[in-house]
Amino acid sequence: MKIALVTGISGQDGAYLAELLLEKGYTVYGTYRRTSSVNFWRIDELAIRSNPNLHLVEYDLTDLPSAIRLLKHTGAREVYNLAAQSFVGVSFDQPVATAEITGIGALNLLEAIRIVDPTIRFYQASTSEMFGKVQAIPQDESTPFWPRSPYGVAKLYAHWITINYRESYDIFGCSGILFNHESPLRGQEFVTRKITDSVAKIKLGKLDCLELGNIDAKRDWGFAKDYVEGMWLMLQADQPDTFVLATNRTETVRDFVAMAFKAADIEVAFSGEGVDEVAVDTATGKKVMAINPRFHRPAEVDLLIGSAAKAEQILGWKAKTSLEDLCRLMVESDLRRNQAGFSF
Ligand code: NDP
Ligand code: GDR
Repeated sequence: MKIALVTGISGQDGAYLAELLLEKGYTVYGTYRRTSSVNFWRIDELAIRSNPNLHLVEYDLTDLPSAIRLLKHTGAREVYNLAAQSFVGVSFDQPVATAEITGIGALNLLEAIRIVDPTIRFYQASTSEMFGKVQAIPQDESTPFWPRSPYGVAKLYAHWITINYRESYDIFGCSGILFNHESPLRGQEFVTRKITDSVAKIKLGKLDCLELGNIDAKRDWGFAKDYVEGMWLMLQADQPDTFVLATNRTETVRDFVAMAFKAADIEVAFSGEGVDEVAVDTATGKKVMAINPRFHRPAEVDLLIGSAAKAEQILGWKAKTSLEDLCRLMVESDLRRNQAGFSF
């Protein structure tokens, strides 16, 4: 039986990847961090928490001895390192913690692999945030990096140390440079889910107005469920490598706002500029979106659009879900949850 270790089981990707691996017959060890009240709402939504092949284990990413014990104890042959301080905005307020968790966390696992068994395969969750101030359009595996946040810089360290361990110790270390991927399991602090949850609340009369920061930012958004499949494919390949996963389509946050309201049968019109820009419900004349500079970042990533041509050619991976379908899925799920009083 195949055994996999997934760090960050309580996160969006951890939940979907665990679901996929269980479907494929793996025994999955999913790690979570110790807190006074751990929240497993995502694996509960996917109804996999009670699967006998899923084991939840406490693990601190910054503790190398724990990583060594974890690998010895689980016998994992594939390690997917998804745990991270993953919110770009917070990384400006907590840069050191972000470096230790998001950057050094990957090194601890690679060191543990080197010590315990260098044939264990390793997946590192790299990110399009490493492209930051983009040097080419679209971005692919050969595009130079220019991260724009402490998060992006920490991820760049983890990316390069994965490549370094591949080259130095022949470890099967893959780095997936994934562009933004969303789902009904996305955290509410990220812009798409913040929008779909707020749209649902506005539709149900529970909220008047959604507040956002930079709505000119452009992102290449895909569906998380499609992307975890790409992670698995990378670790099944003949050679360890670096792959971009993306949809090759980019839209502004403003476009996503309009799309989400449309999915809830609300038509909106935008007017004004900069911090004075608003969106108004054309049927009622009510303001449903406004700008709050509190959500602006010290440095912004303006435009991301990726080419996943290499992943398609070598892994046979391609994004399957359109942004319209993804957005509708998220709005419908947030409408259901808000009707039921769900608050995650
Ligand atoms: P989430 O924020 O949903 O999940 C992050 C996970 O990391 C959670 O399980 C979280 O635990 C855990 N974590 C956070 N801090 C710590 C810590 N100090 N110690 C241990 N665990 C911790 O992220 P996603 O699922 O969206 O992303 C998965 C990975 O992929 C992340 O590394 C992210 O940076 C990266 N990535 C994500 C992209 C995306 O668009 N989603 C794109 C590219 C890369 P808890 O639940 O307790 O907070
Ligand atoms: P991002 O995602 O920073 O791309 O990182 P996020 O959804 O947080 O922001 C996307 C863009 O929207 C703009 N924005 C807002 N963002 C948030 N969160 N809240 C707002 O109110 C708001 N208003 C405008 C942001 O400025 C930004 O330009 C995500 C994370 O999942 C990372 O872990 C991952 O590596 C990258 O995607 C790829």
